Amino acid sequence: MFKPLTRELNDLIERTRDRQLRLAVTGLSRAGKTAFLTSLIHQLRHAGVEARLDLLGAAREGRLLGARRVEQQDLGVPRFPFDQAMAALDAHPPRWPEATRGISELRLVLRYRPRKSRLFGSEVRELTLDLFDYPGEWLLDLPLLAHDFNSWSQQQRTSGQQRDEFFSQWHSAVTGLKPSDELDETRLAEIAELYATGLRAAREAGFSDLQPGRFLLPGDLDGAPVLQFFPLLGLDEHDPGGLAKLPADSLYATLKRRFRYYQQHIVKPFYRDHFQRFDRQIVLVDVLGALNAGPERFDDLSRALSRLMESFDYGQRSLLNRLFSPRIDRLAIAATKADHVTPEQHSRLTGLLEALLAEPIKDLRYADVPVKAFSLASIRATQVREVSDNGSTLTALRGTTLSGEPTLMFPGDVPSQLPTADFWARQGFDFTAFRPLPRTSGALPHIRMDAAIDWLIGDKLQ
Ligand SMILES: Nc1nc2c(ncn2[C@@H]2O[C@H](COP(=O)(O)OP(=O)(O)OP(=O)(O)O)[C@@H](O)[C@H]2O)c(=O)[nH]1
Ligand SMILES: [Mg+2]
Repeated sequence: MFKPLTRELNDLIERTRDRQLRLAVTGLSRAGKTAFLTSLIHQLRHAGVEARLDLLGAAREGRLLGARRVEQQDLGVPRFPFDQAMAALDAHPPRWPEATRGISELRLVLRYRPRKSRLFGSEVRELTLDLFDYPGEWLLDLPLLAHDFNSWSQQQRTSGQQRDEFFSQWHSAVTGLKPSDELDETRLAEIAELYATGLRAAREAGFSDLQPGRFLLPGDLDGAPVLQFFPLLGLDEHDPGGLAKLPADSLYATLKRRFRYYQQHIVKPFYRDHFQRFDRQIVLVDVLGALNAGPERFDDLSRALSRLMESFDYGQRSLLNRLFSPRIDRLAIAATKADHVTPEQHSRLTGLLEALLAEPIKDLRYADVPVKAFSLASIRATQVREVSDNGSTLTALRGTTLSGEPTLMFPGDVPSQLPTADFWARQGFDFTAFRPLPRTSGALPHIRMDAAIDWLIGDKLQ
């Protein structure tokens, strides 16, 4: 007797038939993930009518018929808050969707006509699209798997004076502690909280290269001992053999145990249960926000991105390849919020993103992972206006600030290469955040979402 096919087996068959695709969106906090995924879903659902998808071949050719939301496959993963995001955009006055934490998922079924139909144009096919949103901070933890507690502690000696400031309280709490000390749980939790507070304050101030990632976005783990550890300074001055012999309740042994637990039970499962199963990925970067925040934060973003991109480096000797066998076959990187600058600046913005990620892009190309850079606005919040000034015409942006002031502004020039000291001294960058535009009918206004969607799924709609 035949056994009914299990859901997993069904999924596998659909996948090999090119009928299913798992697309993940990531980026550091506030990069624009929720806005991107909300817009992507909205654009696809409007694909049949009132679409704004000219750069997506299947839509331009009238072959994309629409998209329907269906129940997601993994019932243990929170649902992507699409309705909440739309409700915020539809409010009076419109608001941006709330910040999110952790991973979420949504499944769409797209209906399209294949380009070359065997049935004289009447054939309709379906593509099941699983969409995921997860914090890029989680990827910052991959390199942590290559360390033991000692080497990690050594590496975490924070770099940069400005950054050190945020850890001064933690620093005074740990100065004078010895690996052999016995600390009670409460004291350990307090010191760990000082460390997490330092990380959070550094992030608030615009720093990105921060570890462990879950300390910033603890989700359900808030308050759990696995998130109560921190690096120990000066371990290299101790004899490793001596450290290894310290009793289980010593400070050193306790922190080491928690670090290891974090590696095994938090970092690894994310890669094994989620990351490894994504087919395609887009990494969003708030390049303009980092330009706005000044040179030290910009450099820090660059470091964090290189670290984050290590998760996509499948070179034979990469850590990821040794631990798991990832299989993302296409990657997009995008500078978000491009509506903060005038259209002629967009190619410079893409150039700057490519410059920022030059090393990882090179590695990815070498490893034969197709990668493409974009600048886009998921939900365009400004309008372009021509303004004449003393006989010449200037391009300006019109929008409404978050506090409700209508503004007309001439944003600064975006450097197309990594900004030099001269750029920072001369000009820097200064821009205002805008409120979303009041909603009209049809799909959400955007800039080049269609180009990104085309790159990410277009080949599956042929
Ligand atoms: N002007 C403009 N602003 C945007 C756009 N996308 C995002 N933003 C701004 O960036 C903020 C963060 O966007 P989100 O989509 O919430 O970013 P996120 O990466 O999901 O953030 P977390 O959930 O906190 O990690 C929004 O509240 C907006 O202020 C865009 O296309 N245009
Ligand atoms: Mg979000």
